[in-house]
Amino acid sequence: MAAKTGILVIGASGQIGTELVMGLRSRYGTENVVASDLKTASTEVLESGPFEQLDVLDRERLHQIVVHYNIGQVYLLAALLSATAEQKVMPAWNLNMYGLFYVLEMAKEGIVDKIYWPSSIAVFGPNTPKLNTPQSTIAEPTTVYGISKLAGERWCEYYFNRYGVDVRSLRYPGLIGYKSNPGGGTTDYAVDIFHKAVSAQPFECFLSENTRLPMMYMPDAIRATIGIMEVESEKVKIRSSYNISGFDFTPVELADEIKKHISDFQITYNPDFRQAIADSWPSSLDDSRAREDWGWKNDYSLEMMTADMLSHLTTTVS
Ligand code: NAD
Ligand code: AKB
Repeated sequence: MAAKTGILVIGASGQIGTELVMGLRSRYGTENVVASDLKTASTEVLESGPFEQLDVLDRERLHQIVVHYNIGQVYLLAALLSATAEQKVMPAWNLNMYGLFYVLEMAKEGIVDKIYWPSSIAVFGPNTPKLNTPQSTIAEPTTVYGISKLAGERWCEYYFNRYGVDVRSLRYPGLIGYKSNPGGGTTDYAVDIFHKAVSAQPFECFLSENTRLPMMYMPDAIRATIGIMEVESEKVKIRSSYNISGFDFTPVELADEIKKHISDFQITYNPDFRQAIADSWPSSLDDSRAREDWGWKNDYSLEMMTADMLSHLTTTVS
């Protein structure tokens, strides 16, 4: 049988998908990477290769697309994120769990070969050690999003152990990028702040000034994602999900870093319901297992990310 060369990205119009599709296309060829989402994609994604409208919960259509494009690898990004999920509890649970089941089942049946599914720092909860949170520790999430991610991790490991499904996963921290906007998360402030700063507008932060969270610059996240998918199977020793880390900061530290470039930038703080979510998450992560097992290493620091974000967004605004 011919090798399955197609790659399907589900949830390709979101914050990560927009950049991941372009990263995969430049590596594997534009025609081999099929973008799919409920909603339309960025012009860059639409013009550079195939796009299919897909509701991942429509199992029949998912199957048709996989067969039509000879898909071997699936990147499943479709999910409702932490803040939105608290407003839409059952839809979030259904999407975050059944989307994963449908893809895991296709791999179990040998229809696809390999799956990438992202987890999150949201698997941790208020009883987790906050600083340098270990790979394996107390995980008692208090959000529907975190509960769905923790359950997803357990199912990924189960499908690997029981059926040999080659599924790989990273626990992303908050992701920051300039190419696409975030969609309903608690870490979104760290992207929104840059858009206000380059437009010379004050920023009202929905988290308090000293809320420290782990974060990562998007180029590092895309490199980690493609990296764990390309590494030899034997090196992927954790089949639930790997901690990966970039840097960590508080809103006031990020604002101070931005002020090094835009001295009159102003920030105020008005915490809302997302504060409780952020307070339940780690402040920093220990990602030594990812470093040891498959050679993960971040490139970007807070300083480098801030300078890069501002230079790209300033070009866009001016
Ligand atoms: P996003 O909200 O920006 O994008 C999700 C995409 O999924 C959207 O384009 C949406 O239209 C699509 N979608 C929603 N329902 C769908 C359905 N039924 N069928 C098909 N597509 C559907 O999210 P993101 O930030 O790109 O996150 C992608 C994944 O990474 C998620 O699983 C998320 O939990 C995880 N993650 C993200 C971050 C982050 O900081 N962005 C951090 C940790 C984990
Ligand atoms: C969110 O804030 O919900 C996401 C995440 C850390 O999973 N960015």
